[in-house]
Amino acid sequence: MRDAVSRIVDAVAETAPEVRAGLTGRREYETDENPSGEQMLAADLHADQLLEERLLAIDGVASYASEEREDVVESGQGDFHVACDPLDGSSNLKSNNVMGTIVAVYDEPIPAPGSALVASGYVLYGPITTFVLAREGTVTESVVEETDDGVERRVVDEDVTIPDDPVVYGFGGRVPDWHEDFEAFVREIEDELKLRYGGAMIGDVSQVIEYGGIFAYPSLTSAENGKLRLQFEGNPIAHIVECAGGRSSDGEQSLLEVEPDELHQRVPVHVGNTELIERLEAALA
Ligand code: P6P
Repeated sequence: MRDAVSRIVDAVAETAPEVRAGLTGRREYETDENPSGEQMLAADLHADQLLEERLLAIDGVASYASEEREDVVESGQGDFHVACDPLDGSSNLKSNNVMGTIVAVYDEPIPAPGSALVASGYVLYGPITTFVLAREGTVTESVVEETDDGVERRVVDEDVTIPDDPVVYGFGGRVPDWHEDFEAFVREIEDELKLRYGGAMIGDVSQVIEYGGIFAYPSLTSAENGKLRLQFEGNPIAHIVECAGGRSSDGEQSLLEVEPDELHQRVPVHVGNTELIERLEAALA
């Protein structure tokens, strides 16, 4: 039998076509908000329910946490703790743009530091459904397809590596809410790179991994810790980008070193080419 982490990855990949198929007809907002105070689409809840059911059924998964749920769901036994953003960028559904599913597999109870990640991945619902996975220091990309024999995951890149020469950038938050030092850094980057910002972190980070560059949802004057959540977005994306040869930062240190203190804590997220992250940290020092 495949090891537990492989079965977790298999479950997420096998659920992806069902999440994608479920997008149609689930574009309306729910009445409840998620623990971060954000509106949820029916599609968010559908993806969350599928993933919880499939992942907690795996022997070895001790708990499941999601951006859409107040608390961690315990199964009572196992070595691995799975955190998901079931549908990252779901607000893009109404405008029919890309979004993704993020999965983080920790070997410590959640909330956990990124250094406890044993695997991180994202499914990108783009023109093609792909699955990017970081595990044991390497990043692979697979195409996920539903066939007559079930869901097929075909590796198309065995060693995903960020190109040395950066090309694109994407920065979240409103310009008037950026801190002055961050804005000064942006003005430099604007003269060097091309803007690629689509409102779903997974789509924007995918551009950075493919072409080289930097993505950030920074600290804002209106929200000191930015918008993105450490457990469900910051840690897994940092793990993937660092395994692909890049760097991450909360403005001072790798996101993987950030000490967690609560499940839905937010963190400023900056990921991309090492040289750009180092320039950013110098600009914010
Ligand atoms: P804004 C999507 O809601 C998300 O959590 C990330 O995927 C994305 O990077 C960010 O929020 C977009 O936020 O403020 O640009 O709408």
